[in-house]
Amino acid sequence: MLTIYSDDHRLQDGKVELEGGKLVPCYEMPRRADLVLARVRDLSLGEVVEPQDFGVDPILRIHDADFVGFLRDAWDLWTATGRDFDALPFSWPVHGLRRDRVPDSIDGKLGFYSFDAGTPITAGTWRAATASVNVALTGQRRVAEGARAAFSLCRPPGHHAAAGFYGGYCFLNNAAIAAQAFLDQGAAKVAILDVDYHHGNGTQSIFYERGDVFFASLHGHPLDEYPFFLGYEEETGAGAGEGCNANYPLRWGTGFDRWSEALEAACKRIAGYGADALVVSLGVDTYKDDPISQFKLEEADYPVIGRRIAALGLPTLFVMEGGYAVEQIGVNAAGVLTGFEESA
Ligand code: 6XA
Ligand code: ZN
Repeated sequence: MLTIYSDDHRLQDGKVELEGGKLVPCYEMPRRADLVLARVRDLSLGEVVEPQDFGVDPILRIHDADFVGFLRDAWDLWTATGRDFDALPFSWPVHGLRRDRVPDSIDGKLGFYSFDAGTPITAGTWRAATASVNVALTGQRRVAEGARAAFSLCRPPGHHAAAGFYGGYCFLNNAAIAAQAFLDQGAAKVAILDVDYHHGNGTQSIFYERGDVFFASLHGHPLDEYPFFLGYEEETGAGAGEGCNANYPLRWGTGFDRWSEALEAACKRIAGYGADALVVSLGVDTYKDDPISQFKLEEADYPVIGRRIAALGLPTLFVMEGGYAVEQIGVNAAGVLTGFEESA
C-alpha cells in the first residue's frame, strides 16, 4: 500500500496540554508519526511519497473562512502580545454567552475557536496542519485515480476539528476534507468509518445534515469519555442527513469481542449505504496500554480490523488519527494496513 508522509508534521511540537487539572507534556508528539513511518518501512508496506500541495481551496470546502484565517494568523497575534510559548485558551463561549461577536483579543479568539485546552497552537501549527491536509489529499487523489487503497500518515490528526473549531490535538479535519474531495471529483456518496478511541465529533458535526456522507464511529461513551457532549447512539443525522450517522458508544474496559461486534454493525450499515469510496479515520488509541484511553484491544486485533474493512470492497483511504502508546503505535497502525492488504 502506498503511504503518504511529510516531515512537516514535526512543526507541530507542543510542550504542554491541560489534562486532569495539570499541565502535562503533550501526548500528541512528533515521535508518533516517526514510529508509524519506521514500521511502514520495516514491513516494506509499499512506496512512501511526499504530498502534493493542494492549497487552501479544498480546506475551505469544509472549514469556515474566518476559522481558517484565525488558524493561519493565531501564532502571529499571540506573539504580538509578547508571548513566545505555546498558545492555549482559557475561556469559552458556552451556553447563554454570545457567539455573534468575535473578540479582538487573541485570548478571546482562542476560546471562541476551540473546545479544549489540550491543543496548543505553536509557531509551526499552521504549516503542520496544512501539510497534514496535503498528505490526506494526496492519498485521496491516488485512490480516486484507481488505487485500491492508500495510507495518509497524517499528523496532526483531524477528526475533532469541525467547520469552525479546533481541539483534541486537531486543527483541520483531514478525513472530512478528503471525503469532500472524493465528492468534488465525481463520487456520489462517501462513507467515513472512524475507529479511533475518541468520538469524531468534528467529522460528525460537519456532515450531520448531509446525505452524501455516511459517518460511523466506534468510541468511548460520551457519558464516560472525552470529548463528551456528542457521540450518543440516538444521533442519527438530521434533515437530508437523517439516517446517515451511526454512533457506537462503548463503555470503559471494552475488549475486542464487544468492539468487533460494533465494527460489524458499522460495516453492515456502510455496506447498505452504497458509498463510492471509504475514508477510515484510523486511530489506534483503542490499544490496551494506551495512556489516555480505556479500551482493551490487543496487537493481534488490528489485522482483523483491516480484514473486515477490506471486505467492504471499497476504494479506501486510511487517514491517521490518534494513538499514544507510542512504542506500539506503528505496529498497530501497520497491523490494520497489512490485514487489509492480505484480503483486499
Ligand atoms: C484530551 C484527550 C484528547 C484525545 C485526542 C484524540 N486531552 N482524539 O486522540 O482522537
Ligand atoms: Zn483518539
